Amino acid sequence: MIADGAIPVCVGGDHSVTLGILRALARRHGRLGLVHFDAHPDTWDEYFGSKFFHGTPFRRAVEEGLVEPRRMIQVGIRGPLYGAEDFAFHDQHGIEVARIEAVKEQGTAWVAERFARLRGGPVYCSFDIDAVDPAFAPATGTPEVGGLTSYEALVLVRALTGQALVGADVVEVSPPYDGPGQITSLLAANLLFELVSLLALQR
Ligand SMILES: [Mn+2]
Repeated sequence: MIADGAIPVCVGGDHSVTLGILRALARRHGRLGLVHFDAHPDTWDEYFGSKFFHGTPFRRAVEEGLVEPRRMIQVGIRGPLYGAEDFAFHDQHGIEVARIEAVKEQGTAWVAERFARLRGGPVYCSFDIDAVDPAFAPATGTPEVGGLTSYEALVLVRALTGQALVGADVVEVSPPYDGPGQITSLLAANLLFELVSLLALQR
């Protein structure tokens, strides 16, 4: 499908789905730039002995050469660290992290400037709904308080205008956990609308 020019827009579900998408896209386009919205870096090496689960896809993607670390940025990272080495992988590979503190203190326009590092090739956008505060998006498996507002999320996705997007996903939405009005699904649907609109501009 991707070989025929299809542009994947995927919905999840567990964040581990992104690795397969990146493999398929890298086969067609070569190494990808990556903008990754998430509360968590998802760059663990393994979890209970497993190399493949929703906390490891971006380490695998860098190791497999699917993503160009110098054209990778993670946005919204927060919450407790599990060890002193949690960001050693980032430092080693030159991956940029826009932690939530910086996003809130410097503002969305500052984050948009950081997106300049994505330029120079094809870009994939992976949006874990837990990047957004659970006040706006409670229906997810590992919620972290103190996140993006729904408006900040929209502004930051729109800030990808002009990037050479080749695919996108919105993941980690779990509708059974949702609150009144299905607010998480509502936000996820709107983020997908924004991403599909950006991808349509590429045609
Ligand atoms: Mn994630």
